[in-house]
Amino acid sequence: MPEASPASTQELERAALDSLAAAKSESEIEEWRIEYLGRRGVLSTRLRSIGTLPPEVRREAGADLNRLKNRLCNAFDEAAQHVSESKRDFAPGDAIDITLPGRRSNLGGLHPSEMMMREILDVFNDMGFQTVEGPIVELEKYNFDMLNVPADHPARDLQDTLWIDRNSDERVLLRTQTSPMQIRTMEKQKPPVRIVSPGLCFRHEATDATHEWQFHQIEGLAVDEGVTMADLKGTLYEFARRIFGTQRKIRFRCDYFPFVEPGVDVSVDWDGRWVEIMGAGMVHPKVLEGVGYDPAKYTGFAFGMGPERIAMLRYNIEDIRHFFSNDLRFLSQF
Ligand code: YSA
Repeated sequence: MPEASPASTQELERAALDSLAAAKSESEIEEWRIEYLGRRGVLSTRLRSIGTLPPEVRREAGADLNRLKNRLCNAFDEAAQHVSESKRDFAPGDAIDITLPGRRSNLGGLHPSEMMMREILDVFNDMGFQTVEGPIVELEKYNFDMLNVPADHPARDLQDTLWIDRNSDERVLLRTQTSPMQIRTMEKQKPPVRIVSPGLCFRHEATDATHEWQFHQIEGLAVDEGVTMADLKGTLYEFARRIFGTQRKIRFRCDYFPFVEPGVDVSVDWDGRWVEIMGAGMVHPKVLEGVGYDPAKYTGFAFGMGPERIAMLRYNIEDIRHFFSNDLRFLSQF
């Protein structure tokens, strides 16, 4: 009987399927595939030998072998899928020992900057300041011009930043301070105003232990009739008492910011060294005029503080660069 006759094809099929049924693992199934369906496997060899058959049976024998090949390919796919699915099922040896202690899942926590900001905002919220947030990508007019810092003002040199669009009419930058939120708030509402505004700021800085090129600020603004420097000092003393306790020394010193008159900087004692944590002052009449407030009727105070510097004093962190270095050894301490 010729090798590729229907009878021998049936025998071959039976033998192949029996052998496939005996293959239990992925590697055994792969061995089976190579043996029967591989380039040098049983079926390819038989197909190649068809040329040796008498011409009148070649066509039928070839078609017969190709049909068998298709059936074996399908059987292989099914077997391979079955093995991979059964791998996912638990074998008896995989049973879970419910007496073992559970694995603790790692819960995320708040970033120390965020923790500090929330604590500071709570203090001001308790004193009646409302929290508002504004854009990090800001218009030049809000970040500088309307804060009495025109294009040629030397104060701009201290706050260079990344510019998003320098060429359009409304130039756009990454804000260097949260003070633009003073203007945005006053443009929208009439006095009395009492807001705090937290958020990221960016500056072209030579970084060191107390300077980063990216940091947070919290802006504060209070405008009403009869607001004085005494209100500014009283508010900031209360803030310092709540955040640092009554024993920590704080210092007010004259400072210059174009958008206040007079201006101060506030520093906190850190083991005999003064660390500046904020700038503040009485809102400049030009700024009030610019947003349509009458400076003869209304006065106000404003401040801008750095929560990273405050967290450094609070938790004794020696270098501000830890905050944004994403080192878990630092972050997981909070
Ligand atoms: C002044 C008067 C006002 O009426 C209102 C706000 C201000 C503050 C002003 N906008 C300002 O930005 N002043 S500042 O340049 O001295 O920064 C204020 C605080 O932000 C600093 O005291 C410091 O705590 C933080 N800061 C500034 N540059 C920083 C920084 N923190 C980390 N890295 C930097 N590069």
